[in-house]
Amino acid sequence: MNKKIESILNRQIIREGYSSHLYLAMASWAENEGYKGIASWLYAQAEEERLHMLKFIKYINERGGKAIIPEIEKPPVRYAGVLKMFEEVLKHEQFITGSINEIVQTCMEEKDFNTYQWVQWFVNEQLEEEASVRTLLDSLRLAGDQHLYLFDRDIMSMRQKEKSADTAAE
Ligand code: OFO
Repeated sequence: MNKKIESILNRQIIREGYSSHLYLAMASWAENEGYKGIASWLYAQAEEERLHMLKFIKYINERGGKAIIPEIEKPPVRYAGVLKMFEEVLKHEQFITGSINEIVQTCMEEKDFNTYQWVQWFVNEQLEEEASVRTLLDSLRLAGDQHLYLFDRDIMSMRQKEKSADTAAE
């Protein structure tokens, strides 16, 4: 496997691993604050990010490279409220989008068209994730502090609907 590609994909393992840890830390904070719906959305998100990390690990190894399982930085323990926390989620997803775009760029420079094609799944995934966090932020701003419990209830039923759609698709 091309060394530059191997190295940038290994960097992404670290970033997907951190995404998973970050959302776990946020989920745990939200659970302790009594926001069950928000916590369940974040726990599910953390699981998805772990699966993204696994996709990178397996791809590197299958292509003859060596995936490195990294140490993962500790995310913050406390968050300054639900709105601020979701703003952090969006900021983090934008950072990940930039990181995926750098992989695309490296693939083009190194003429690795297989990896270029493989990583398109993440390009689309980032589009969807950013859009769904923006939608959540809009509803949060509409709900305001007094109606956070409604947001918490809605995000819980949103999660359950997604779950039953996934089960129906399996
Ligand atoms: Fe934010 O989803 Fe991973 O890449």
